[in-house]
Amino acid sequence: MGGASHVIARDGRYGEVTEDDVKHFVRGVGGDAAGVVVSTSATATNLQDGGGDALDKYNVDWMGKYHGRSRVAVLPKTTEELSAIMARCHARNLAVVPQGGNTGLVGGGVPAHDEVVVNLGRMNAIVSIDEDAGVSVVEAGVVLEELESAVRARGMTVPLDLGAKGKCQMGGCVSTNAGGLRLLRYGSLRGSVLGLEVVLANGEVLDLLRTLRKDNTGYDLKQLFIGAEGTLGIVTKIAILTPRAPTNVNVALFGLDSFASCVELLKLARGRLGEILSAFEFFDRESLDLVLEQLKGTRDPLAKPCPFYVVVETSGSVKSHDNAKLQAFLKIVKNKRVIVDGVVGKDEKHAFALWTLRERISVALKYAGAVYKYDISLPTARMYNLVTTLRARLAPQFGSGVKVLGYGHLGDGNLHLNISCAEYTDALERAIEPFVYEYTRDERGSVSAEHGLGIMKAEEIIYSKDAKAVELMGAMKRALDPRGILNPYKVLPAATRAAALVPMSKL
Ligand code: FAD
Ligand code: 2HG
Ligand code: ZN
Repeated sequence: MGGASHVIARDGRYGEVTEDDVKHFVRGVGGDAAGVVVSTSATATNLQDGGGDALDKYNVDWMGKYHGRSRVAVLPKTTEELSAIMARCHARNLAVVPQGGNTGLVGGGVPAHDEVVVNLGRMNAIVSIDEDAGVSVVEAGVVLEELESAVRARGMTVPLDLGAKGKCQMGGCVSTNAGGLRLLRYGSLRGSVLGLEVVLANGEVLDLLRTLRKDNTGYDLKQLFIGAEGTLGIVTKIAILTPRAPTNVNVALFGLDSFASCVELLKLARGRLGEILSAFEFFDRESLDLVLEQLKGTRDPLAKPCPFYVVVETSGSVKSHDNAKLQAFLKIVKNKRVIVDGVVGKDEKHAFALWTLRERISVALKYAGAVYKYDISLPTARMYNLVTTLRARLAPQFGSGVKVLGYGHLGDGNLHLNISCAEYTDALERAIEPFVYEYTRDERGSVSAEHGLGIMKAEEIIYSKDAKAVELMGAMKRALDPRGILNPYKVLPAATRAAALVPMSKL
C-alpha cells in the first residue's frame, strides 16, 4: 500500500512460532482454549480483503492502516500466566507485541511482522476502589469507560478521558501516557499513576504496585514504563488516583473568526474561569464539516458557520459560584468581541452533543477514507500556522481531494493535524514528510505530543530528542530487554535498537 507502509525488514534474530510454542502457550494459560488464538489460514492472511482470519482483529489497527501477520495471539488471565508466556518467548527468542484495546494511532499495538500478540483484554478486573484515599487499583485490561463508570458510582472520576474510552484499556493508556480531554485539569497521567506491576521481557515480575502519594526511595522506576509503548515491559496492574468527581459541569461552544481569537479566548478563560476551567479544545470549520458529513445525528451548533470553534468546559462543586463565573466570562468575551457566537449546553444531553462535535472528529476521519495523522506540540499562539502552511503546500499538487484539518487540545499546546484523502499514496506522503517534522523541529516542538511514536515515528524521534537522549534510551532498552523481544521495530530508531541488542553469542 503506497504511503502507509512503514516497511522494515523482519529481523532474522527472532525465532518463528512453532507448534511446540503454541502448546507451551496453551499450557501457560492453564489449558484454556480461549486464551490462545491461532491463525485459521494455512498461508499468510489476506488482511486487506478482510480475509476473515481469527487473527485479523489482532493484526490490524483501529484505522486499518497498519497490518501485521502474526500467527498467534495469547490472552493471559493472570500475571503468573503472562510471566510463563514471556519466559517461553524469552527462551525461544520470540518477538512479542503487547496489545490493549488496539486504539493506538501510530501502529504500536499491532505486529510489524509475525510477533506473538499478547493481548491484555482478559486481565480486566477492578482490584480495589478506595474512596477515602481516592485511589483505584486495576488490571491492565480494564477498559477506561468501565473504570469511569465504576468510580462514578462512588462519586469519583478517572483523571483521563478520550474519544477511545469505550475500547482503550488502562494498560494501553499508561503505556502511551495518553493525554486526552482532561489533561488541562488533572495534568499528565504520569502524575496520577501511583504504582505499577510489570512483567519483564524474561518473565520476571516487577512489583512497583504501591498506592502511596509520596515515595522518594530512589529512582522512580514506574515512570520508565509509562509511555514506553510496550518496549520495556508489559504493564499488568495499575494504581491510579481517582479524585472526587466535580458535581457541577458546564459546557460551552464558541464560534470565532480567527485562530488568534481562539488564543485570546484561552487567555481570558485562564484568567476569568481560573480553577473551574477543566477543558479547552479547538477545531476548525473543515473538521466540523467532516463531522457533519460523516456522523449521523450531528448538526451545526451555531446559526452561521465560523472558521474556528472552541469547546470550553468548567468543572466545580458550587453551582452558584461556578455559574456566576461562567456568566461573567461570557459577558466579557461578548463585549470584547472575541467570539462571533456561542452556545451553552442547557442540559447533559445538549452538552454531550456539543462535546461530540470535537471528540468524534477522529471517527469522522476514519469513515472518510485514508488519513495521515500528526500529533504535535507547538507554541500555542503559532500552532495553526502549520495547518495553513501545509494547505498552501498541498493545494497546487493535490487540489480539493486532499483536506487538511486542524484541531486539538489548545489548552495543552497540542495540535492534531490530519490530512484526509481517498487513498494513501507515496506522492502525498512525500509532500507532507519530512516537511511537517522539520517544521516542528524548527519550532522546538514535539513530533508526538500524546500518541507516542509506535512504528510510524520510530525514526522521527530525532526531530524532538537529541542524540545523547536517544543513546540513553537505547541503554535502558538494553538493560531491560537485552534480546530486544518486546515490541521490536517500534519507538527507537533502527540503529539505536540494533546497538541495544546484546549479541546472540553473549546471551
Ligand atoms: P493499544 O493501541 O493496544 O496499544 C498502544 C501501545 O501501548 C502499543 O505500543 C502497545 O504495544 C502498548 N501497550 C498496550 N497495552 C500494554 C500493556 N498492558 N503493557 C505494555 N504495553 C502496552 N490518545 C491520546 O493520548 N489522547 C486522546 O485524546 C486520544 N483520543 C483518541 C480517540 C480515538 C477515537 C482513538 C481511536 C484513539 C485516541 N487516542 C488518544 C489514542 C489511543 O486511544 C490511546 O493512545 C490509548 O491510550 C491506547 O490504548 P489501547 O489500550 O487501545 O492501546
Ligand atoms: C483527539 O484528541 C485524539 O481527538 C485523536 O487524540 C486525534 O485522530 C487524531 O488525530
Ligand atoms: Zn488528542
